[in-house]
Amino acid sequence: AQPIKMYGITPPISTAAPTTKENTLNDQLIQELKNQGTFESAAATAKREETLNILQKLAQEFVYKVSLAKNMTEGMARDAGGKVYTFGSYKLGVHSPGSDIDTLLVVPKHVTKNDFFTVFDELLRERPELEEIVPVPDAYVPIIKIEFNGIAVDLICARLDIPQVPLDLNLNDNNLLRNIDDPNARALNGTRVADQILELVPRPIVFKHALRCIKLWAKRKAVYGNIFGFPGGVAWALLVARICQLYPNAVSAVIISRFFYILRQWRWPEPVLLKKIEDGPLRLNIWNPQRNPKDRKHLMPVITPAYPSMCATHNITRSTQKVIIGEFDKGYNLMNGIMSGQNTWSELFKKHDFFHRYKFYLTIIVATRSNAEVHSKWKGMVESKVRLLVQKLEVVEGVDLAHPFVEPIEKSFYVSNEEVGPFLENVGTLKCEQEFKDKIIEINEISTKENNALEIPKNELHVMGLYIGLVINLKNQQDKKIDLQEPCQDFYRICREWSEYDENIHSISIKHVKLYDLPNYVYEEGEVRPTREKKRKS
Ligand code: 3AT
Ligand code: MN
Ligand code: MN
Repeated sequence: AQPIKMYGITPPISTAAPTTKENTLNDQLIQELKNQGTFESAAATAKREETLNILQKLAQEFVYKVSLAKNMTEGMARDAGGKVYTFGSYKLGVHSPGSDIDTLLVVPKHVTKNDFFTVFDELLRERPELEEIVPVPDAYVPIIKIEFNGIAVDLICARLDIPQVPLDLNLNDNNLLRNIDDPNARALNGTRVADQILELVPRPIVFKHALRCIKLWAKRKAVYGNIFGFPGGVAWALLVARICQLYPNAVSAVIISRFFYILRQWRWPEPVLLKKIEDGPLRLNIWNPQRNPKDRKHLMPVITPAYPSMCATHNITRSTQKVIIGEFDKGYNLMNGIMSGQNTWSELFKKHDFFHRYKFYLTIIVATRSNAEVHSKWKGMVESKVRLLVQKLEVVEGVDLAHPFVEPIEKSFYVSNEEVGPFLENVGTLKCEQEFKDKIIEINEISTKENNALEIPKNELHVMGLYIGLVINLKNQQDKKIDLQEPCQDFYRICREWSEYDENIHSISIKHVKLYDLPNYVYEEGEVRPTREKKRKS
């Protein structure tokens, strides 16, 4: 008999081929994904390919130019090569109409980071297709972000210790990591992980449709987003890939049902792995809970397959873990209904009920009295710290859950000098929404407001609201009170320690808002806000 090909670290759970019923359900799933607008048109796909072709040509021209400038002969300069790879959703084949293309430009050793931000930058600017360009050389992964040919493209660069980068170079070879520094290894990681994922799943097309479904589900349920302590795109991809390995012949519909079935009962913190963790030629840190105390703290480890293997879910906290597993449970129950024909796929993609669910919310109000760019830095910094606040809240006696919401709500206003203070005091509540309706002007509403011709106060004020839903349980509390002062004060301190913090421009505050006091704008048009149940006196 033929040995069963094994994908991953254990034998498959089932190698059953799909039934007629499962095939029908799968067709319905793909139709629903189409209805939800997750696929782009063939023309749009062709445009992405054309864009990548142009970028590939530019990459070679870039390496050629730099090589000549470094005194190579014409022939050597041509042979130095240069290649554009992709990673992210485009590489995994799960991009939507609005997705960017994440690209990695790999160059030979004589081409430097500085060349990338000067020579390549210039080549881009010469192109008529270039609509916008933002170079960020000092980022953790240095990046050039462009709008090119109507498409958003992220460009990062990695330099290898080889004299030539031919078009058929395969980045999976660990030896390519020899003699390169951490920043270059980091830049290579996204492409190497994506390559491996596609290689480690039995049927890429089954994986892609299943991942498309899970990404949409996770976004609708607000459990998508690394910075807030939920799995991000890579982690969701790894989870789906593992399920595909366990059911190598299943169609996507079955993968989805098994996904919830397996993951709701997973014995965390047992890691999810696509293959054995391998060692490599560098002294890079590999995920290893035996050796690294930090790695032992990971609650739901999902490990990337390419050397150096890392945990893609290190941000998950006790609360977000509870929320995620809660959604797995709900997904499991609904999938039973879908598989038996009692429910439809569209129900899987229903929006979350975050603003209906909790009695108490914390609202972090992050405001900037300056332009949008200044605000963007401040809010980005605060966003990246929210997880720390959640972790501090979770351990407060009486707090059963601190659930961060993954979609910050952003508003920009023109406010007069006198109103700024009082407005910021009150913003983020239903009462404020009513009280200040006529005193301030929301910037994106200006064109629609009729009587705005009069006087617009000049102060630009940008406000972001971040929400944390709280489950409070006072059962074991003697004084029936909880004190959130300390975690909040700690959080203020951390945020205000930011090197660019200026108290005249930046502000941060945390409000307790009860369910019925939430502002209307947290609800979508047509979404009925929760109303108080009339209590009978007992
Ligand atoms: P979209 O379809 O583009 O929305 P995606 O999964 O491609 O989904 P991104 O383009 O945001 O998402 O990210 C692609 C990869 O780039 C994911 C991660 O490996 C890397 N990445 C994204 N943001 C950062 C960041 N701030 N720092 C480091 N790596 C990042
Ligand atoms: Mn992307
Ligand atoms: Mn991107």
